[in-house]
Amino acid sequence: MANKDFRLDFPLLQRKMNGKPLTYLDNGATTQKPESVVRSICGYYGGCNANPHRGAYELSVEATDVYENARVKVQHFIHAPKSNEIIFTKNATEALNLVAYSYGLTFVQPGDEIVISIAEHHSNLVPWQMVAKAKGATLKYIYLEPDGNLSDEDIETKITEKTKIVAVTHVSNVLGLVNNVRKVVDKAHSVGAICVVDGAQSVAHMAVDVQQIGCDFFAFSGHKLLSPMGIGVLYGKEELLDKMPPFLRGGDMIEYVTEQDTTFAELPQKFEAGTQNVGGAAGLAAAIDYLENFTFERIEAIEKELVDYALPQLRELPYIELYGCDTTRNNKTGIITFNVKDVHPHDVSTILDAQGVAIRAGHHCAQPLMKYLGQNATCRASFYLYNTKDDVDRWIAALKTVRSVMRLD
Ligand code: C6P
Repeated sequence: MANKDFRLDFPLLQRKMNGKPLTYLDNGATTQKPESVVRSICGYYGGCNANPHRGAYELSVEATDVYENARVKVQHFIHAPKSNEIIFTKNATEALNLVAYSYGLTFVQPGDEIVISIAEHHSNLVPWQMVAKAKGATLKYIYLEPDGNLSDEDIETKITEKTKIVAVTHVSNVLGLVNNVRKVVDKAHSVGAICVVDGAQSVAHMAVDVQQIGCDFFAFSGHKLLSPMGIGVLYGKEELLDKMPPFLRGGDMIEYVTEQDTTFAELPQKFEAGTQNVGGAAGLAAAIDYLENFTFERIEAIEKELVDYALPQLRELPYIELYGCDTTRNNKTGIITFNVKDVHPHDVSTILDAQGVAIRAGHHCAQPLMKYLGQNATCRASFYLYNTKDDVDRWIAALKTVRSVMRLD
């Protein structure tokens, strides 16, 4: 696989870090951006920047076209039936909050239940705590099988006639396992609940078809998908979005405003208050072009090759503890979460950084999952399409120095 050449598309990967080649293994946090994405942002600001939807002049029309064409590109990318079902947000967090504040606070009633999994990122957990508390509802959890996959029994028993909302992650940012979200969606629908899928860790790594998944809402961030920070997406079924109140209120989301009252614009404008991130949308569209040209088959093959290369080497090191790496379901993505025995993850990360290796260390914004795993924190290496076996070699070589740097060996 000649993925080494693709590194040349990514200006930042040419950098040295602490005098060493940069080994960037924090793609779960954010991905690097290809030249074409950087160019598209500069092209927008240098070529046709204006406030979209507002100006009756050519430049504003061009900016509107950039923004709306990006919406159609996202629609096709995730196979949404209609472009007005694509709402641009700041990131996945804002998209999930939109559903919680707008759908949750409106339709959840006292005594109802909201079901999420213990593997949720705080962005798909804290908003549901808020809804449950505000509405007198109960928040219930789907726990995990010993291999880290969602418990089939919990999916069957926790989602009941009382459930109004089920919210699950497509891929956990800690365990890196693809959840069978179709199964969760079917169960939710069988009891009349809606299902929200957090796609922040899936959409850059596998082909996503929201109609095949069948979910009612699907949220993701552009920046984990080769795009700039500050642009995210909420897909929602039109019939649900139509009956939801606006999340934020202000410019560009109204139909008519009087002194005391307002009627709202049609979708998607109803949910896009204020001046939008057109440069971000341009970058997201360019990123989707890059990915579609690259293909998800190749991305999945690269990540699998790297995981299969790294795991046996890690298993040989008696002081390495692995999390989410025992699945036999062929559903592992390029995320490897681990600890070095007796060394705090922050120390591991700092020692690796000195050797040019960037990983994430901490609770990964998933504290209930950390507690469930019996850990305060872990280390995480996460791969993407530009990573190579050389990156894995440098990471593991650096890992082997950790305990001696800490004077444990
Ligand atoms: N996870 C990570 O290093 P934002 O911050 O809105 O772009 O994405 C939030 C989010 C939601 N769901 C999942 C599953 C995620 O992994 C994230 C972001 C980063 O794992 C930053 S904590």
